[in-house]
Amino acid sequence: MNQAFAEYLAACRQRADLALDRFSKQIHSEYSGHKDDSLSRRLYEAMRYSLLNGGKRVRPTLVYASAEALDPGCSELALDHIAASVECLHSYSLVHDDLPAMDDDDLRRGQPTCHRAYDEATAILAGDALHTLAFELLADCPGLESSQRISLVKALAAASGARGMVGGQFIDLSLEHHQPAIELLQTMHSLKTGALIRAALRMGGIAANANGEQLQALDRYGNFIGLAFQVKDDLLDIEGSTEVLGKQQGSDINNSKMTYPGLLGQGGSRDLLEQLLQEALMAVAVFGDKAERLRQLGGYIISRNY
Ligand code: GRG
Repeated sequence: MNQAFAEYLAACRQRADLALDRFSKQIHSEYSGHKDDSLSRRLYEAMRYSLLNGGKRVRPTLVYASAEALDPGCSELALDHIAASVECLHSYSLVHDDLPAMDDDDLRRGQPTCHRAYDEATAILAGDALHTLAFELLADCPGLESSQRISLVKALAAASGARGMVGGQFIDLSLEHHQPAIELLQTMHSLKTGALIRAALRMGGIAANANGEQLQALDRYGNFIGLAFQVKDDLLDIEGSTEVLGKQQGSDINNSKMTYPGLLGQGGSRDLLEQLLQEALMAVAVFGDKAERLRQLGGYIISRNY
């Protein structure tokens, strides 16, 4: 990774962290005037614990980079709302995914999962509250037309509900102890992981006034990097370490999950990553030089080590 891109990634991450810190503090301070605010302090703490514990901020970075591919001058604060919104949605999904009823994990981003650090009911409610905060941030998005705000809400709702992430998670849970065909595995990942990645790109595009053709190009790019993200995740589960990953290494094998390396081998999975990157690069060729960050992000997604 070249130095300039490493600095760009760090800057996007810091920008998203600051936005998340500010927006989550803001809702707490709006509530703090209430007589019984001490009763719900634990809920806010659990939300902030899950939100501000060192994620890579890939989805916020995709929001910033897709807007930059279209209109680098579009409202900075609007993009911060959108970036924070997608990350709140993502954090909620991780909190719920780690619960005993789902993956029952103890470690997330190198720290005890939310239900381990707090308790199960608090984790469920913190996830619920992050979910709704995501939509509030979009509805309040400054500097955009109301039609754009509605499009943002629709994009995030469609990507995260039954025909997106939740649907993918449901298929994943239903497939436990089954050996699905590669097409079904692909569909499951396209919904579970890919939908939110595509939404992040589309939402950056909506804020930057993308036309239908440009949204389609972002969508195609998102399909390829979304799948690449998952293939890399499967490889890291084998090749990474618990310490660097911040979550239990080998959990796919331990849980008998069907994975790309399981189907294609590690070499075959690496070849697939390269193919997916080439397809992704072609998809954003229409944006010319302005898609440089999206191109670099594609490379980062297939070469990251956690
Ligand atoms: C509970 C409704 C519901 C959905 C859960 C996203 C998800 C659906 C589950 C996460 C399971 C998982 C490990 C999926 C693989 C890809 C993925 C989303 C990894 C985590 O995202 P990163 O790597 O995490 O961006 P950080 O911590 O960097 O934010």
